[in-house]
Amino acid sequence: ISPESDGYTPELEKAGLLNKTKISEGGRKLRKNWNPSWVVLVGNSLVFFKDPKSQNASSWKPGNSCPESSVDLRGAQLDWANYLSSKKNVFKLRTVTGNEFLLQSETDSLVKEWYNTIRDVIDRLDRE
Ligand code: I3S
Repeated sequence: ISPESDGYTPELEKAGLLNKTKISEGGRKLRKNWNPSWVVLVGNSLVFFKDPKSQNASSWKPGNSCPESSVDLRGAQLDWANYLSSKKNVFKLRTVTGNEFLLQSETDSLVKEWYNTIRDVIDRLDRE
């Protein structure tokens, strides 16, 4: 079956639970509201799902459940941002449209993995 006739499904890079808060929308500062989020890195996008308890590694597939929001990683900026929070292991993702998110986990290794994986996708898109 060709990818076209099968309905192309992009490659799943990573999925898991992170704490998330949006801190700006289109460059305008927002009040923090930390919540656990099921985060899926698929193709060029980071996709956020509510209700992490009902999620699993297949939840992102078309038709399986509705994302809360998603972020295009093309042209995005990624930085460690512990200075922006009292929490540990915080990084900031800024999209080309000026939306900024903080992502965090208490588990050091998990946050490093997420940071590096998102970094790799952004770098790959920068080279295209
Ligand atoms: O950087 P801030 O504004 O001190 O962040 C904290 C507050 O947003 C707080 O909410 P209220 O000001 O609405 O009570 C949040 O509950 C905290 O989690 C925020 O700080 P951290 O340091 O957890 O990112």
